[in-house]
Amino acid sequence: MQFAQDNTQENAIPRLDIDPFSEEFLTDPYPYHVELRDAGPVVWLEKYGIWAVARHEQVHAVMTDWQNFISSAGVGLANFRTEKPFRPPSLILEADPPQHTRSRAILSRILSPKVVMQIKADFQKEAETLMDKLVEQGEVDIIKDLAEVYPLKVFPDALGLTEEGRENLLLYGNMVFNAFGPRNKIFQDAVERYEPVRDWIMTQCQRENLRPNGFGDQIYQAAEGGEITMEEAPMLVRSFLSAGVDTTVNGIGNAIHALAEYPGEYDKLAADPSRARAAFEESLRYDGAVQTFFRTVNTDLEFAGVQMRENQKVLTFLASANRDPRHWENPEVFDIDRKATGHMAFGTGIHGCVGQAIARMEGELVLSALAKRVKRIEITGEPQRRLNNTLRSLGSLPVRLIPH
Ligand code: OVV
Repeated sequence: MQFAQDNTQENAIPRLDIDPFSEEFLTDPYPYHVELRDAGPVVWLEKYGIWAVARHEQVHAVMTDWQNFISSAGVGLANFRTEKPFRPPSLILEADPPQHTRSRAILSRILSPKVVMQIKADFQKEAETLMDKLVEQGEVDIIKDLAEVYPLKVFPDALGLTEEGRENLLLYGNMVFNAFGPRNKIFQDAVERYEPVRDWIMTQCQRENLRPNGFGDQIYQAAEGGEITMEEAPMLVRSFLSAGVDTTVNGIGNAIHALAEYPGEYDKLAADPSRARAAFEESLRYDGAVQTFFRTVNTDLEFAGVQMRENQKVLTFLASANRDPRHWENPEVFDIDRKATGHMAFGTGIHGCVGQAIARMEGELVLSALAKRVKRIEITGEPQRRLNNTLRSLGSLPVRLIPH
């Protein structure tokens, strides 16, 4: 690490050569997070010419200051003020108030905790049925047979999507989350795999393809009520398709991976399945699906002793905030008894995950269905990583499920 003395800066700014989108970093980001956090409250990443924050305090501060750290210029590396967005910007993710406020009001009503309570029985039935089948099977791939199957069933059902072609959602989500990073090989491969399903995705956003009164149709109802325009409705449905599946697939995959690697923690859960919600929450802190998001500096400002300039990009390491020893006790230890609240896995502030109630419910229902049936999880083969510029993702986790 170098410390460059800038005349205009009182403190030396740590300048690092780390590439957070390299294969080495994405394969195991956690040792790099230590380096980033220890270097200072804000660091400069030479390779991309961006700021980065990796400590809990600064990640929280950036996420809660939406006026200075805006989203409308994109929440990836690309700056929409100077570069053409990869796809038409999301009306909620890549927006600031007042546009964001309108979109957010609709989605948070559709995904409210009350609605989530009402669909819980359906989501639970699916979790229990699937788990019966997997325990019967004994030897399963947690990713391909469970983590990818469950969210791909329950969430599109709630949206009101057709059965046909749902696996296309995985290719789309994979591409969207890769697109927040640089145009590296990981991104290029994801785009190539997604091209064939591009039209299918946009077609599913049309009202005639959404079951009446499902989440998707409810967006069109909001447009009828004048909250947004009819042209905006399919774009908000697109947000469900972008953010609603890959996130929970990897959240569930990472949770079970952590439990399989910490048999003592799994024992606690198996002894008391009512701890499923706490176990899932801790897995979000320990190894969250969404590792990073960017913001853009809206106007020249000083932050943590550093002079930032309008239009500069700031990379926030959510998953690093979640293991910051300045905030957590023994952060490297996965402990389902810990109070994990305050983690940044869902972000925070006005852009904090609008689907978090449904995501938590999916995680809880899967872990509780597992704990009720399975005494022990044995990893039977090397887990395979699927590298993604934003998501912490496994492609395969072969296990043997030993019943009670
Ligand atoms: C949170 C999130 C991730 C990816 C896409 C979107 C949102 C969207 O709104 O399209």
